[in-house]
Amino acid sequence: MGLERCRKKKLETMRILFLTHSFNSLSQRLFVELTARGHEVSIEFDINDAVAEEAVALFQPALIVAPFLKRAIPESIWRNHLCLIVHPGIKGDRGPSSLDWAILRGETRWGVTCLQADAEMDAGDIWSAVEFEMRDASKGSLYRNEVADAAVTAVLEAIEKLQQGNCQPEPLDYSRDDVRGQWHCLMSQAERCIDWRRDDTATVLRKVRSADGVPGVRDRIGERDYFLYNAHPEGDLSGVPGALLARRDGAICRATIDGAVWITHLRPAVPESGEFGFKLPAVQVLGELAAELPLSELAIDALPQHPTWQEIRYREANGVGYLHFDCYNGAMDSSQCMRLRDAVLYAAQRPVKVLVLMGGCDFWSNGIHLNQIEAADSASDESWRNINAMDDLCQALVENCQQLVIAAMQGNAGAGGVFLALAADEVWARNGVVLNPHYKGMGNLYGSEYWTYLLPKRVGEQQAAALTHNRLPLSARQAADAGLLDLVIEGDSFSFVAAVQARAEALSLSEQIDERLDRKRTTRLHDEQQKPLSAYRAEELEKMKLNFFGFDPSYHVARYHFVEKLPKARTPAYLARHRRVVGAKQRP
Ligand code: THG
Repeated sequence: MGLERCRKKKLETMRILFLTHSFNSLSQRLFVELTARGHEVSIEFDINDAVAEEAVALFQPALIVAPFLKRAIPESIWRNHLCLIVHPGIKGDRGPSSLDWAILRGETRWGVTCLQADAEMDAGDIWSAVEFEMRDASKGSLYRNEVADAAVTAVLEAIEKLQQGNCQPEPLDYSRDDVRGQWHCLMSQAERCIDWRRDDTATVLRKVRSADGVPGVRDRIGERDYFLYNAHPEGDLSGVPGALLARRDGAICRATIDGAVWITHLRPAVPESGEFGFKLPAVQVLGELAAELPLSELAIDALPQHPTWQEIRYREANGVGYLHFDCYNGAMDSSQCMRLRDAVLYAAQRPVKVLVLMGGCDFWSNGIHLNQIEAADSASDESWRNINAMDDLCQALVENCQQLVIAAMQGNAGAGGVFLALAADEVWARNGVVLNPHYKGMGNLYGSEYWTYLLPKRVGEQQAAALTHNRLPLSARQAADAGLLDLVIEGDSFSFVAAVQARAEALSLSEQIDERLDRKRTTRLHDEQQKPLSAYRAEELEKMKLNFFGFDPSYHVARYHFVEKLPKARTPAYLARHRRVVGAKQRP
């Protein structure tokens, strides 16, 4: 039945309960899109059946949506309430490793299906299905981009059908031409195990990407097993297949039968005492084994003619400087912050009037590097070092009065990463980016990065207080409405980069550019006289000192839970609206 026929009634807003394993990127994206359309969304983590039943009883939702659910919804819930599973697969695809299989098999098109939960897993009626073209990228990258975009379309379509009342979902019927998927079991390590003597670069990349960010491909390096993450092709270096060839920016280069790949992160499969069971830069995890490898350094402004990987790079085109920093998961440790600051200082000396901070393809930045902090001898000392390095980086940006600085967000940003962007003169973001401009969720962290200067300046004191207190994600559009962003650019990641370049070039050629730079210098001088940057920093760091070194261990506990991915015991009240007690002091 055509959807057109259904589009008659005025749509009403609904009470929607998210039943989800965690508040991951997809649930956040759906949350911001649905709340922006007026729906009342409350969230419950899938802890056990009784807790889920309680959430349903408390919230009385008109609809339950499962954006990221690993367990079966109990019959007591799906029999009495319509539950939509957001499944990252095409029509007919079923099982817990959909994207993994699609990447490993080299599917050229994939999709997202909204299906109704019933007794048989992923075999319920189909409410909507949206397809997209696959891209050579990791599972996590596809999930945060193509899957998230398709999921928004699919969920909105399903809600629309539901509200029309006269549209029926489609029973799963494998005899239909457009039902091309099938059941796929949980993917095991055996199915993506790399055979370095036989697999070419493309195969190695597909295997690692099918498992990135979770669970990683298990592989032997030297005498030990590790999970591998974040692989990129290398077009110049080569050697005996499987041999380690070089190191660069914490990553290792390993030969394949027809070239080589860079692998940036590792996790020991069986951590020994004193080791950590979470991801860290490969060179650090391998220790001596990697220290012996030749250092293959590239100048920051090198323009390699072959595919390779470089964490921080600068390039210039048509009078505009572009600084790319592709930090895995957007986490920036002390040394990355220092190298990036050096890059900013280098860029500031270049004869360009516009500097665009491109961040990474998948993340803009998420601020300090919690894994690296957890792995340090003293987590408190490393936290202190890391936040000071972030502050130095932000300071270099705020004090760059030679150039108009643009932060161009291709991917999501959170905590200090958001405020790093506010250190620029203009903030542009791709539509689809989700921002978390707050720190409190991490054990009540106060935060620094000059946020007490940068945030109220943009959004006002009241809004700044609300954003930091609410701890909720914002869509790019919501962030722009709040004044946090200046420009939202439609389209996918490719068209975003092209649009950013066109706008940045136009800006550098515009007649107002010198006037804007003059104004920037005047404003900075004025602000500095009102209250020096150093005063904001000192005040923020005074509070951070308590978080890092004080008696309340909340930040250390929260960080430990985060890096170790410990199962959640309850849903915090700022997400579970149905658990809020009116007038009561909210628990964190
Ligand atoms: N109906 C109901 N509940 C659901 C779904 C449903 N909950 C979410 C679910 N769809 C999402 N899809 C799946 C499909 C299969 C599996 C898990 C989620 C699965 N799991 C294996 C198991 O449970 O033994 C192992 C998974 C693992 O170890 O990660 O097969 O349609 N009511």
